[in-house]
Amino acid sequence: VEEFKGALFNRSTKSIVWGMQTRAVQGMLDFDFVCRRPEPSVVAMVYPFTGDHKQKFYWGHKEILVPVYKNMGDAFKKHRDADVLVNFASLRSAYDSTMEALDYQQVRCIAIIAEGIPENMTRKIIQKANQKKTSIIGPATVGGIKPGCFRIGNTGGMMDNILYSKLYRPGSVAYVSRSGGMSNELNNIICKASDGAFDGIAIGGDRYPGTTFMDHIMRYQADPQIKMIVLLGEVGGIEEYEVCDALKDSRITKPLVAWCIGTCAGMFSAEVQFGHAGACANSDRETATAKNKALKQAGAVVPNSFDDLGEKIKDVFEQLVTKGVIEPREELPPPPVPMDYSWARELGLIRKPASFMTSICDERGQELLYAGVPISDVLKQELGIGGVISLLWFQRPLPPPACKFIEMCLMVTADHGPAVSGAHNTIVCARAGKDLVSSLVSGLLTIGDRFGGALNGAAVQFSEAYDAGMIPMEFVNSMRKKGQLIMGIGHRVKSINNPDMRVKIMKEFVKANFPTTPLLDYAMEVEKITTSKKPNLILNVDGVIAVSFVDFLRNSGCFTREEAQDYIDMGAINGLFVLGRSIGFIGHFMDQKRLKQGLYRHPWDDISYVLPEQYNN
Ligand code: Q5B
Repeated sequence: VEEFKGALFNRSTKSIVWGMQTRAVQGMLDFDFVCRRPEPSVVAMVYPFTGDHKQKFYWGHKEILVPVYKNMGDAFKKHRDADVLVNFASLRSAYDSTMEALDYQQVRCIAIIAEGIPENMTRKIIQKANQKKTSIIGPATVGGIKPGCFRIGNTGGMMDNILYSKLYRPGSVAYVSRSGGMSNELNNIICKASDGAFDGIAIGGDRYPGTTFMDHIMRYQADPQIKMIVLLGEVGGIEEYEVCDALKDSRITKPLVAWCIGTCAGMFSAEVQFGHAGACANSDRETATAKNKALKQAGAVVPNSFDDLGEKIKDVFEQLVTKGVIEPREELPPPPVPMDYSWARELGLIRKPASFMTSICDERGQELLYAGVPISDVLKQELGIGGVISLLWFQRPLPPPACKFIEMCLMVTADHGPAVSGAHNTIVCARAGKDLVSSLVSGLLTIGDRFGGALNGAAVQFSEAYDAGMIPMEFVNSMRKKGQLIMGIGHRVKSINNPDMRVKIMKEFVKANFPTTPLLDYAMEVEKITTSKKPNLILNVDGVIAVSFVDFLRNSGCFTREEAQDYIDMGAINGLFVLGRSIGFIGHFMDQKRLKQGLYRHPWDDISYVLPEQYNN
């Protein structure tokens, strides 16, 4: 069939999309593919907020690259065959981008999706578009669709909808509506009642649409492939009366099925403003009921209600088939379009084993969840850091004394001066010009059996000895026999003569708040033996935290015995020191930067050089 010259779109229409609307572009390309178009309808995108680059899309199974331009001028210069602009610019930039596009001679049609463009600006756009003989679809619209040819943005909905409404091939019915949402409903109604849509435009809900019902109806009237027309008007405005005039003076001769929605407005005592800016009757003439009556009188086929619209379309369509105006065509199945993985999964069509499992935090919903507790509740209930740790480390809210204990652990381990291994490393690293993370990590990496990382070893050693029924003396002797240090015992500077206040504070809290403390009691008995040998072999900060925590895990009723053992076996208890001391290391990093300390070099007189003999000569 020869192409109608006045058609807005055809099977080789090329467009440029303004805005980084990758989903809409993919939707357009999928539509092209299912229509068996030879080439994609989107040749480029314009996005002023990034530099020129390329975006990856699917064309069926294949991946293709679509260029993205910072400047619209470059896009139109490089793609001379693009005569449509699908403008997804926001209401703030839609005016400027449309006015600019109207300067390019090649542009024949611009679809403006944005809602809320000020009416005076829309009118300036319309004025310029009329001068340039460019068709504007919108603003405030989803756009339009020409089955088998071209789709503006998201018109027609998702692929299952396109297939269901057979929008991959042309029918004989063209429609025009104001509403984009209702245009989708029309696709469905028309498909069920006839051989499908040939063309469909949603002119948009604003008071001043870029093109009008009449513009499109007259185009449909002139296109020989269109056999009947559907008009879906709505309450507000008087344009439907122009359609009545055109019916009466035979400018429209093709059968026209029409309905104006909003007849329910009469049920309200006051005038109603419906969703669209233009959907409000300012006089009796503008009501949907009055316009439906006028359309009927003018010769349009008007149903009794929207529910009967499909019936009327079907009647008219069948009459046209009977008269031979419409010849039933053979139905060709569309090519299969691969479904996006995420959508197929949502529909439950495919499954794939997840590479990751997680059970502590879920950020996917409206609100972040810590072990199922919404973050707003975490704050409302003032769970504090102890509560957050109980949720994220132990997957459950722990009782207040446990949360307090955790917070105290963090506080007492937060720092112990610049001389300890970890702080020293952090300081040296910061002074070597490194960043916060590197300096912090360099400090953290010193945490181990000798420094700060003895908690877990202490938990294991003390609990094994206690569970084995060893009396403290047996335990100390067995460790000495094995030549092993007791983790959690001993300190470089603290001793019974110079007690560690941190240990005292923790002991007192645990004794006062934990239901029972068998392992702490056991460790204190061990301490009595070790300090009798050497005064610095005290139960140190690592040790007191470790045994107290085992007492909590085992005796609080919050964990099963197996769970308690799992945390000891996985080395979880060291986490308390690591987290607490990170606070101090970060402080040391900031301190060094604040003090503008230069590169550290260790003094020679503090290094004993003990090289092998032959090299010393
Ligand atoms: N002896 C802590 O040692 C230290 C013994 C022991 C049996 C022991 C040492 C040790 C176990 C690991 C531990 C955490 C290295 C410490 C921490 C955080 C910190 C740090 C801060 C902060 C200290 C002298 C004699 C020797 C040894 C014997 C020593 N410890 N026997 N069990 N546990 N403890 N680490 O003073 O006969 O003379 O050969 O490894 O719990 O890191 O502030 O500095 O907040 O930052 O260097 O508090 O105790 O003693 O190794 O020269 O040993 O005592 O066998 O006996 P020292 P050493 P002998 S808290």
